[in-house]
Amino acid sequence: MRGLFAFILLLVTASAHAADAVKLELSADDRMVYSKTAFEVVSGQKVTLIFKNTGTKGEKSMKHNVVLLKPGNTIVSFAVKCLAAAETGYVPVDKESKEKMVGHVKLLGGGQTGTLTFTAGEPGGYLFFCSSPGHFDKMQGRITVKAK
Ligand SMILES: [Cu+2]
Repeated sequence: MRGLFAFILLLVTASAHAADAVKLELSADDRMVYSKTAFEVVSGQKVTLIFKNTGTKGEKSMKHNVVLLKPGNTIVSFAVKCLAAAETGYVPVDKESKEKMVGHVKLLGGGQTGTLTFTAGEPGGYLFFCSSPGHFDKMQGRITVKAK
């Protein structure tokens, strides 16, 4: 009997966690804009950001990515660092820069999809942008993490 109870408890816990997970869908094409610029999630939630480059010109499509910053960081200053990191897809790989990011979706060509999975941290505003040269000005948004 006790075993059965433990098993049911396990099932309930597992389904509660599944409900906690959220998928955010974002896309961009050759117009150089994101399809959405604002998202809301809850602190502690498991988040999967699915980013698709819907450009239809194949190899000639503009390349885009998503760089997600931790609260307290500004896009302009970080974008400058990204510009200097062409060889790593315009995402800096030094320790200091890594600590300022939640993560990123790599640079994608037309028709490609990438994901970034993370657990929503402290409540606050998490800015994201495309670090492809000249794009951040037009391609930026915010994920707001709300308290539980
Ligand atoms: Cu872009």
